[in-house]
Amino acid sequence: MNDRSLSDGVLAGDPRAIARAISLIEDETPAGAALVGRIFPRTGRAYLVGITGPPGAGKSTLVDRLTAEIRRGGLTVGVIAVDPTSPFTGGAVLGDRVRMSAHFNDPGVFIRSMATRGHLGGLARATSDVALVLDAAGKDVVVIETVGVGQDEVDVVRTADISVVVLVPGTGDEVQALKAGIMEIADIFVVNKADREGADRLLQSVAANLALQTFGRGEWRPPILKTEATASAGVSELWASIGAFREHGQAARASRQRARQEYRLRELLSHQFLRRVDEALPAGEFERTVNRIASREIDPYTAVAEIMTTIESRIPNPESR
Ligand SMILES: Nc1nc2c(ncn2[C@@H]2O[C@H](COP(=O)(O)OP(=O)(O)OP(=O)(O)O)[C@@H](O)[C@H]2O)c(=O)[nH]1
Ligand SMILES: [Mg+2]
Repeated sequence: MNDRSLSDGVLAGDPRAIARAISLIEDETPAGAALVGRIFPRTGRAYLVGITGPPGAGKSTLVDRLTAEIRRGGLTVGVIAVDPTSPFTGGAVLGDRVRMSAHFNDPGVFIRSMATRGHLGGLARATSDVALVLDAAGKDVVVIETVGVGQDEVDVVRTADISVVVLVPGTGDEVQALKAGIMEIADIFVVNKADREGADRLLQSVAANLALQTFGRGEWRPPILKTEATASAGVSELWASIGAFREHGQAARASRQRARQEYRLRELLSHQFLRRVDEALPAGEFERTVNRIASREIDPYTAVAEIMTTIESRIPNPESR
């Protein structure tokens, strides 16, 4: 498949072209970057829903049921499940496949698992590029599932149009969520596994937490919903709530999209910059510097100053020519 037919295939929504495009992006190939360039003008239409929460909270099950709900309304769905496990074991990938198997034969749904590790330029960038592919392919809603454990994962969800934070009773989740900084990114809270003991208590404690925050007049106040994903209970309410946020936040969406682009630009720039640094430094220099810092021979600030001096002497400054 040449570059042109690949982007045409993506724009036509061809699943094979979509899969191939995503692989190019995942592998950080120049062809992947070129593809993003070609499809970019045709993006910005899909609604990006980020779903995050602790491991095993029922996110995939919820995404599966939410996908069914969205399909009932006639919209198409792309799902990106960011897999917390090693790309080599593939365990969770299989798990996600099984949990989302109901949509296997539905051409209106495209599901892809992505490995957390191995993205030199950052997980958030790889994920948002994949979201662009699904957007260009005509998916109305793109759902991104990540485990809310690290900054990377939180960043992924932060760049979505809406962030849904899933918690489960009896695991001290709220505390963890607070630590990971995902409380403040929530536009909607979901207490899943509502069939379990302690669901109401968890709901109360999230509510108490929210009560400490002040919301301006007309400002969106994150609702706290209860779901039992395995029984599809509360899922239509969740979709309705996402719709309400979307209605409410048209203005906010524009600023979020802008923030997303700014984030991407900064991320790409630093990625490129680091690459240039790698190219400009003599072989092994970077590692040697790391060792010197590790052995307390120099401090990181001095190291950066040294590296900057080295690369500035190698990359001619146009002003001084
Ligand atoms: N009792 C109960 N179990 C549930 C509910 N939702 C999901 N589960 C179960 O919880 C387990 C984990 O579900 P997943 O959907 O894989 O959770 P996840 O958050 O995607 O997990 P990771 O992606 O591995 O972090 C599965 O065994 C589900 O069947 C629920 O509402 N009630
Ligand atoms: Mg999952």
